Amino acid sequence: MHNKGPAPQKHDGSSLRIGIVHARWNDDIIKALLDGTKAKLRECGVHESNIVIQSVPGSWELPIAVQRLYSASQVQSSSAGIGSSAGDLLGGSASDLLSSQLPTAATGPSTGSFDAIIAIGVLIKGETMHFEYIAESVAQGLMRVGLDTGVPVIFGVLTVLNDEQAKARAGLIPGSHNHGEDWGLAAVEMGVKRRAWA
Ligand code: DLZ
Repeated sequence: MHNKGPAPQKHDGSSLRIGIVHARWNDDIIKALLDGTKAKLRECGVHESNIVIQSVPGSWELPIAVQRLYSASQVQSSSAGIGSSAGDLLGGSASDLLSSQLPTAATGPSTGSFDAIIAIGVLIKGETMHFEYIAESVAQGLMRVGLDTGVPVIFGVLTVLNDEQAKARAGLIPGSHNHGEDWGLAAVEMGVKRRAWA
């Protein structure tokens, strides 16, 4: 069968710092996507302490959160450690996250600017009358943040008709593919290439 995904490239993510912002609507599907994303980042060599994860209520909030996360990390890296820690750039706490997403106190949170940020959300048409508005605005907002800041923003927002389609894209149906893995790969590739293009 014709492979619809990108021809794979393998890049070394061991020096990269990656941010992830995820929505909390449809959290069982989000969790699977997040797991797939993190697994692929680690497989590409990204260190656990260089993966910073924050959450927002819904997909609508993703663009502003990605923008603030990136801007705060810029301030942080230019003031050499002065300011908030990586874990609270959005004023969040570990408790509102889905899994072990923040670096532990033992190693301390990593600091510095992000090489790429992945925005993860699940918009299900059946659950919202204004699905189209949200999907369109979030897509445009995330693109704008990427172009305005110059940081690659990976579009990890599923826009699907129903729960079944969402599960099939999160690897939750036997034999299905977890799209989070693609987003992890894309973040590493774009992070590495962005440095080369700087
Ligand atoms: C309101 C809403 C609805 C109906 N459906 C979804 C959804 O399927 N996926 C999602 O991520 N968020 C949804 N939201 C919440 C909005 O994204 C947003 O959080 C609220 O409107 C508050 O601004």
